[in-house]
Amino acid sequence: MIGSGDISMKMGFRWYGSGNDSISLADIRQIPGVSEIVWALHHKQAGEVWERDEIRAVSDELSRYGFGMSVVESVNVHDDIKTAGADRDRYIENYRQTLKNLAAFGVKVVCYNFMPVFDWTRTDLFHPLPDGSTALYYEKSRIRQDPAEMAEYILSETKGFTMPGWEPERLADLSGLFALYRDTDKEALWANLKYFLEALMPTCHECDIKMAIHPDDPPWDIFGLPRLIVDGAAVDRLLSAVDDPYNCLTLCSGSLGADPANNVSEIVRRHCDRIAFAHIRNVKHFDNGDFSETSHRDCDGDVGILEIIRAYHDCGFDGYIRPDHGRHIWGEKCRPGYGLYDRALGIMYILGAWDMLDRLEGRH
Ligand code: DNO
Repeated sequence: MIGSGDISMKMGFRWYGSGNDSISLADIRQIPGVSEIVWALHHKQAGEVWERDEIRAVSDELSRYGFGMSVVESVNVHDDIKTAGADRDRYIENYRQTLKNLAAFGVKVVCYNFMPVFDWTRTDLFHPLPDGSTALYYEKSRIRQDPAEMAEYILSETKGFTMPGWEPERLADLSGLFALYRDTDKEALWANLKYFLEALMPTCHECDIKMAIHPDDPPWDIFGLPRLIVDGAAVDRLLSAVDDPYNCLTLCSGSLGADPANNVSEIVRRHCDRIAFAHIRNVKHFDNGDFSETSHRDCDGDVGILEIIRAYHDCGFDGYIRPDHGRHIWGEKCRPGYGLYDRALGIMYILGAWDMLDRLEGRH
C-alpha cells in the first residue's frame, strides 16, 4: 500500500507471465511501491473457463515474490456476448465460472472491455519521439484505410509476443469478424453490455469481484464499428444502466484522454467510488487528430496527469492503480508500450505526486 496515511491506493504493474514477457518478477520487485501484479491467463481464448489449477500456478509464482494478484486484466468477452449471438448464455455461464474460480484466489477486480473486433488501436507502435525514444502513435488518416492492412502491420510489429486483443488466430478471419457485428449498432451493443452485466452482478456480489470496464481506445468509432465508452456521458450511462457497486470502471486516462474534449479528472471526481482500477497514461494531441503517447510527466502531454492524481487523492481513492503504457527507452526490447524502464519512471512520478499530496495534508 502506498503512503503511510489511512487512505491508500494499491500500486500494480502489468505483467504478461513467465516466458511471455521480457520483464521478470525479480525486476518488478525492485520498483518502489509495487504490491500487485496485474495479470491474466494470456493463452486463454475469450469464452473459455479459467481453471483453478491454471490460476493456482500464477498464484504460487507471484506469492514467491510477495505480490498480490487482486486485479486481472483482462478476462475477455466472447463475440457472442457482444453481438447477442446464439451461444451468449453459455459464454456468460463460463464467465461466471471463471469469476468463481478467480475469487478462490483472492481476485477482487476483473478488467474487461466491450470493444467490437479490435481492442486498443494504434497505427505506429514504435514512433520516434524527439528525445530519441519511441512510443505508440495514432495517425488518424491511416484509419480510413483497410483494417486488414492495419491489422497486418500491427501483427508484424509485436516483437514475437502475442498482444491481447490482437490474437492472430482471431484476426485471421477479419472479414468474418466484421460480418458478425453487421447487425450490432451502438444501441444494440449497449443492450448487450447491460444484459451481460445484469447476468453477472449476482455472481460478483457472491464472489466480491468488481467488473471494471476499460474505455474504448481510441474513444471514437473506427472502421465503422460502434464504440461505447468514449466520454463522460457514456460513463454516466454505463454506471446508471446497471447501478450496482460491482459495476465499475477501469478508468484509463490515456484512452479517454485521447479525445481533447474529455476531462478525465472531472470523471474521477464524479465517479471515484465506482473506479475499481486506474490506468495512468499521458497523451499528446496534434491539431490534425493524431496523438502520441508520451512520458507520464504532466507537461509532456495534454491529459492533465497532475490534476488526475490530485482528483484521486482528494477523493480518497483506495483502489488499484497502475502506470499504463510507457515509451521504449534506453534501447529496451520489449512489448509495445510495456517495457520496464518508462513504466517504472511513471510509477515514481505518480508516487512522487501522491506522497507530496499526503505530506501537504499532514498525513506523513
Ligand atoms: C492496452 C490495454 C488494453 C486493455 C483492455 C482491457 O494496452 O490498456 O488492451 O487491457 O482493453 O480489456
